[in-house]
Amino acid sequence: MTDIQVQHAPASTAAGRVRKAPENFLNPAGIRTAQAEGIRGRRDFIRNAFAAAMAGGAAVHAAAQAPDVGDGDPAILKLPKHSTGLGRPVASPPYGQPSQYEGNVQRRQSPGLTQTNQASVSFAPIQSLFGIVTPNGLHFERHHQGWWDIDPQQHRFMVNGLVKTPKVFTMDDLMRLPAVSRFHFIECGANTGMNWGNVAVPTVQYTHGMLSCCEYTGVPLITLLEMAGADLKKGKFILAEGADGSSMTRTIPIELVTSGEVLVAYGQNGEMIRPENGYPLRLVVPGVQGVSWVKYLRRVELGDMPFATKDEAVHYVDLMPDGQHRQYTSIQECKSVISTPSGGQVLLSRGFYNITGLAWSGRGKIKRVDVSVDGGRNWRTARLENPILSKCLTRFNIDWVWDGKPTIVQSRAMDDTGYVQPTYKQLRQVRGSRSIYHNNAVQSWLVQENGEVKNVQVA
Ligand SMILES: Nc1nc2c(c(=O)[nH]1)N[C@H]1C(S)=C(S)[C@@H](COP(=O)(O)O)O[C@H]1N2
Ligand SMILES: [Mo]
Repeated sequence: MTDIQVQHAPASTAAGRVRKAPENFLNPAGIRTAQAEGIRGRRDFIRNAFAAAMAGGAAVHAAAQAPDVGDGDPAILKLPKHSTGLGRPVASPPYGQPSQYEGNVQRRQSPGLTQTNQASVSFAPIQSLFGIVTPNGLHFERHHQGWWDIDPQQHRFMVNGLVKTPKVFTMDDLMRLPAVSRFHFIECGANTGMNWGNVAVPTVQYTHGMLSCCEYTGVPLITLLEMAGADLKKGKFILAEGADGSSMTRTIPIELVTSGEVLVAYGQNGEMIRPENGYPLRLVVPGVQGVSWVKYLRRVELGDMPFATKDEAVHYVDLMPDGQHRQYTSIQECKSVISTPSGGQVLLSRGFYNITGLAWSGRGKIKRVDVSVDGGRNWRTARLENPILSKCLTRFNIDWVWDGKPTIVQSRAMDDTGYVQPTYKQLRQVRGSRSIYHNNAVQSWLVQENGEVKNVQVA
């Protein structure tokens, strides 16, 4: 690792590759963005240095051409203010914020969608996140009628329908009950929807950012149903209803509830759920599309058949090639995406890169992720990082040495049921091309000769 010093020179300028990117092209290590212009982060430095160390002939040659700085940048002797003065006081602010240098990492509305204030969606910047957990302030949002910050003292939750005694709980009531904490992903059924129509939205934030993953804390819904004396012989479905005005009422099969998986949750990543995500109470329905994760949860009704509410007939149904709609396709099938390198990012120079991404399945655990760096001709199996949890994001990584030539990178996940993520061709053979929802096809990113990465579809 002593070679790291060889490449202290800013690789971008050395290679003549200083490239401005639009503000929404974010900033993983080693990849130039508008924000990083002039601020060479430590991560970038290490990454570029590693590139030189790993990439063999070509990169070593590039390093040799770089300004001669390997033996010590005199700036190391100049003590900056933060080494000589007093830092800021504790607890200011009382609720911590990210570094001012990370201001680029934001959830955003898609350039390809109508931008509205209330009935809208913001996408999580998954190209800038590490591991599997989505920080609460960056969780994607999907509001059908805007969000509310509901007073938990006023909030009530009712269980009714096929129960002996309908029950109404306060938040205090709920928080006295036995709780569990579990990590799960939530994905909107419309995630990656634009790609169906071959609309190449530019970044992974917009192709796959209606996706987040949190540790949820709450009470299994089955506990509350049992407290109300639910008739689980007759009861086959539940209806979940939110307290906002959006009528996002959804039918959920009882098997998901009796398994103990469905939670009435108040916690998200160690603190109370954020208002945007349903404070003070939301339904967590592991593996099922986001719309069933009803926010501001106010009522669960037990019934003996699907409730067929207005929304269930129009939204999140799949238009099939024969003209019929497929309804209640609620499980999010196995899927993966490479988050670096991904659309809008710019590779600074040939050499070593850590390819990283996320894989998930609504049916269980991720078993394997294969990665191709040559447009699907050859595949190598990526490393899955722990923890590998059921119905949860799994992080994968794989080494890559880019030779500087244009190429296509792709990932393909398999879950523990043996299901393999389909190509667009395979998906369209079954689903046709007029769908919007439930697109889990293999994503292709074209790395161009100039290092710019683009969203493409391969046949
Ligand atoms: N009450 C209520 N629940 C809701 C919605 C809503 O608009 N109102 N949107 C649904 C949809 S379509 C999705 S994808 C998820 C989004 O959850 P998030 O905003 O926490 O990301 O919440 C679901 N639950
Ligand atoms: Mo959604």
